[in-house]
This record gives sequence, C-alpha cells and structure tokens, in this order.
Amino acid sequence: LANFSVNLLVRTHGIRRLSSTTQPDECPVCSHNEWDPLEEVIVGRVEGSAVPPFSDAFKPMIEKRHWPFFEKMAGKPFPEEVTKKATVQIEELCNILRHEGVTVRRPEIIDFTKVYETPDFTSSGFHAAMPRDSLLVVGNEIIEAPMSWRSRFFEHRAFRPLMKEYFKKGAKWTAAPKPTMSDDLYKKEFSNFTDAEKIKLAEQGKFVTTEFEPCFDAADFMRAGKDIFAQRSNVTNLMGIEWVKRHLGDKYNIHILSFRDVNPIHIDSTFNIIGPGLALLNPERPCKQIDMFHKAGWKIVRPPVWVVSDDYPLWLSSKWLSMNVLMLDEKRVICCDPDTATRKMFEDLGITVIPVDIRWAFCFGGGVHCWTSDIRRRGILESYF
Ligand code: DAV
Repeated sequence: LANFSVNLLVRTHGIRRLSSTTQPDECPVCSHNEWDPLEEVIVGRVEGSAVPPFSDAFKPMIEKRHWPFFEKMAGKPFPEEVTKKATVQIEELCNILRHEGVTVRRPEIIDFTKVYETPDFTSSGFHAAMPRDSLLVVGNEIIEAPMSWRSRFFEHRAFRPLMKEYFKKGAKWTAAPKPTMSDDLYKKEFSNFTDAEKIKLAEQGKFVTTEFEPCFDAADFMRAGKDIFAQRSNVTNLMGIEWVKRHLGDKYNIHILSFRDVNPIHIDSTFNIIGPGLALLNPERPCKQIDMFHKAGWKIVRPPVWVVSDDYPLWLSSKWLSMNVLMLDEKRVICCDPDTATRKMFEDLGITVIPVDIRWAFCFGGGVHCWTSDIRRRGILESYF
C-alpha cells in the first residue's frame, strides 16, 4: 500500500507540473544553464563499475594515501560493500528527484572490468556513475565528451540507448573527436611531483595531459546561458576547450578560468554556478579571474568546509564534493548531508535545501552535480554576464 501511494503521488505531481508549464522548446533535450527549473535528468549508476588501471594519467590525481588501494584493486570491481551502499543511496536520490516532479533516466549497466585494446593502448573501464563528466548539454545539443583517461574511452556506450532515443525525438547529438590516448597525451613523470610542485606547474599551464590532441571532460565546463566557463585541468586541455569554442560558434562566449588547485579535475567542486549571477567558489581554490565576475555584478559565495568522517574512503576526490550540488530551480537545491553551516549558507541565499545522504556514492568520485546530467530545464538562452 505504501508503495502504491508513493507512485500515485509522483504521477499526480508530474501531471500537475506538465499542465501548468509551457516548455518553450519541444525538443527532449534543452538546458542552457545550471539552475532553470529541472524537468529531466540522467542519474548515473555504480553497478558494474571497476577500479581504473593505475595509469600515468590517473595516478597523479590520487592522494598518496590511496595509492595502495589502486595498486591492489586496479581492474577489479570496487569493494562490494561500498558499491551496495552507494547503489541504495543513489536510488534514494532518484526517488527524491521523482518526488520533486523530475523525470529520471538511467544508463545501461555495463561490466567495466572488461579489458579492451585499441591500436594505442590496452585498458579496462571505470563506471557510468557520473554523466556530468561525459555529457555536455548545450541547448538542444548533447556533446559526448572525448574524455582523457583510457579507462573512460568507452564510457559513452552506457548512455547510447538514451542518446539514440533523444536523437529520434529531435535532439542534436555530437561526439567530439575521440583522442588516440596514446602515450604522447600524458606526461609520465607527473606522479613524481610534490603538491607544491604541481601547483607551480599548473600556474605555468602544465598539467598531466599535453596538447598532443584535443581532450576534455564535460564536467570542466559550467554553463550560464550564452557564457560558458571552462578550466584547463588534468583531463581537459586547451585544444579541447578550443574545439568546444569553435564547435559552438559565435552564439556562445567560452571563458577560461584558472584556480589555485593542486589537482584540477572538473570545475564543479571548485566553481559551481547556482543561479543567475550567483556562484559558489571553493575557498581553498582562489580564482585568478574572479574580478571579472565582481565587475559583472555577480555574487560569489565561499561555502564552509564540510565535515565528513574519514570512514568514507574518498578514493577519487577531495571533501569539496559538498559544494557539488544540483539546483532544481533557482530556489531549491539538492545537497548531500548538509551540516549546519552549509544549510545556513543556502538559507541566507533564500534557497531551500533538499537533503539527501549519498556519502557512500561520493567514494566513486562525485557529488550530486557529478552524479547527474540535466537533460531538460525549462528556460531560454539568455545572457547573464
Ligand atoms: O575534489 O575537486 C572533484 C571531481 C568531480 N568529478 C575535487 C574533485
């Protein structure tokens, strides 16, 4: 009976939303920014995931204390206990999204332990847990990012049934040029550097990836209508950003941002735009171009440090996944297990927090923003900058 009432509630809610709103564009894919009212979202899956091979591209991004884990587990499934707990927590995230009237879509379950070989390398896979990393939605178009880790070369396959469906219904579907991911794309020596050296190298524009060929992860791009903010990171190079810029053309302004960050990978735990002219900036990662936002009249908020117990093995990220939040609209945020300070920050901004505990899912490298990719938000292309 309980299940039945839940279903009914969701359906009624869904119908009410549909009838009371007008989608300006009939295309199933339409999202211009990170905060317009969310209507459809892809939520990743942890089932089938595998620990990536401890490659030259991957190793420098992992904290030294986790190296023994990766050395031992490379190519194997992630520990079952953590996978199970994360699966349950992500199911709960999906339920919460449905209750808020959002259509939730999921990728296929794929066995990522399977080894593959290209003319340039041999690898096994990673996961389809973070659609934000691999799918860049710009208006009616979905761009499959080329990625830069060999373990993510075939990740797009988990999303292909959805891509085909969206394409049939009118979406524009693009696959960015696939890198060879040959040895020339990586600086082998990078894992030998200390944190201080890596910060210095980043300031000189040097990262694990070279400029041998374009590469990027979608999560290094943050959308605010006609302005899109990108960072050169360990997984996104300048050629990759240039490819996105030329591909999107004059309709969009692509700005490159840089931060003081020992391990730049994905912009959304560093700089997360949560409303028109409103962004969260990681207080430990100052932005060199921040004045341009002040000049544009934006409000830049530095979130508090999040307290998460060390019982959660954050193998692939920092604790700053706390600011990796998903906006349901300008006034509602889905936020993982907010502490008092985080809650107060949102309340002071007039934003209602919808909490969800996905701390076990954090262990796979991403927060709520990473775990999702918005497919449709109700709104039009505007300029906010
Ligand atoms: O801790 O800034 C976040 C990675 C998100 N995919 C960090 C890494």
